[in-house]
Amino acid sequence: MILYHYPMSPFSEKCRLMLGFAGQSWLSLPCPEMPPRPGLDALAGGYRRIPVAQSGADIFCDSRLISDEIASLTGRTSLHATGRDEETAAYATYLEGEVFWASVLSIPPTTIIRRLWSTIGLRKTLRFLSDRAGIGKTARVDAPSGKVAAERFTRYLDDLATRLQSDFLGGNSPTYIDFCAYHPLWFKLSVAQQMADTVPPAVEAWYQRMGAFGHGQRSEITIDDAFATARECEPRSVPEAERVDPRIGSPVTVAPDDYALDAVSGTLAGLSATRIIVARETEEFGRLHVHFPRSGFEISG
Ligand SMILES: N[C@@H](CCC(=O)N[C@@H](CS)C(=O)NCC(=O)O)C(=O)O
Repeated sequence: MILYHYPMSPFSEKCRLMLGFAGQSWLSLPCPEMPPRPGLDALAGGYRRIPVAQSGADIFCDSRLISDEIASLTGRTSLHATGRDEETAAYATYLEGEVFWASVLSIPPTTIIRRLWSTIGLRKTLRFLSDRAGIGKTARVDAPSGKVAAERFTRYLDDLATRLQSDFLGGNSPTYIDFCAYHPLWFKLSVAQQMADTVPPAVEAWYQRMGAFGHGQRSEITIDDAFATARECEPRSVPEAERVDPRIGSPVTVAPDDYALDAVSGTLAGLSATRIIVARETEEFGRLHVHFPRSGFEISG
C-alpha cells in the first residue's frame, strides 16, 4: 500500500498509527500540505484531501476506506471502519467531525501560526493560511468559536476518560474507534508540543499506549514508481453485487459533502451501501478505479 500523506495531517496519523499497530509494511509518498499536488491529482482525479492510498490501479480516498484496506490486508478485522454498529458509527462520526474541528479551532491561531512557521517556513505558512481560508468559505461544517471549541474538546476528553474502562475503548486491544479518538488529541498535542494539564490521567495513559504502536515499517517511494504501478496494474474486479445500480456505466461526479468539496469525474463502476467506485479512463495509466465512502460523499450526474 502506498500512502499519500504529510506529517502534520491528523487523518494521516490515524492511518500511520494503524499501520504501525497492524505491523504492516507500507510505502510512503509525502505530499505538500496544500495543493498543487500534481502527482496525486493525476491518480485521484482532483480529490483534494489527504490521506489517499494507492494499491496498483485502485485509489482509496478517505481514511475510512484506507482503514478498511488495512483491515483486509492484515486480517485485523477490528480495524474495519465500515460495517460498524450504529452506536460505534455515531461515535466515530462525532470524533471525526465535532471533535476534529474542536481540536483545530480550540488551538489559538498564534500557536498554529508559530508551529507552521517553524515547520514549513513563512512563505508556505502564508499560502497555507490562505488555502485553508478558501476551504472555510465553502465548508458546510459547524465551525465553533475558539471558546466553544475548547469547551467541546474538554467534554470529549472527559467522556473519553469515562469510556476507558480497559486499556483501550473496546477492551484489551485497540479497535477502529481508538484510532478515531486518537488523532484529534494527537493534533492538539503535537501543535502545542506538550501534554495539556486538562488531559485526564486515564486518557493520557491510553494516549501513550496508542502512540507506542509507532508507524510500522515504512519505506519511501517516488511518484514515478507509484505511477509505474498504476500503469502496470488493472483495477481489482468490482463484486457483482456492487454492479446492480442502474447508474453503473454512466458518467458521474463524486464530491465530499462537508468541506474541500472538489469533485472527481468518471463513470460509476460500483456502488454498495458503504462504497462508491468511479472509473477514470486516463491516457497516462489506462483505467483507474477511485474509491470513496458512501457516507459523507455526494454522487451527481
Ligand atoms: N474524512 C476525511 C477527512 C480528511 C481531511 O480532512 N484531511 C485534511 C488533512 S488531515 C485535509 O485534507 N485538509 C486539506 C488538505 O490537506 O488539502 C478522511 O477521513 O480522510
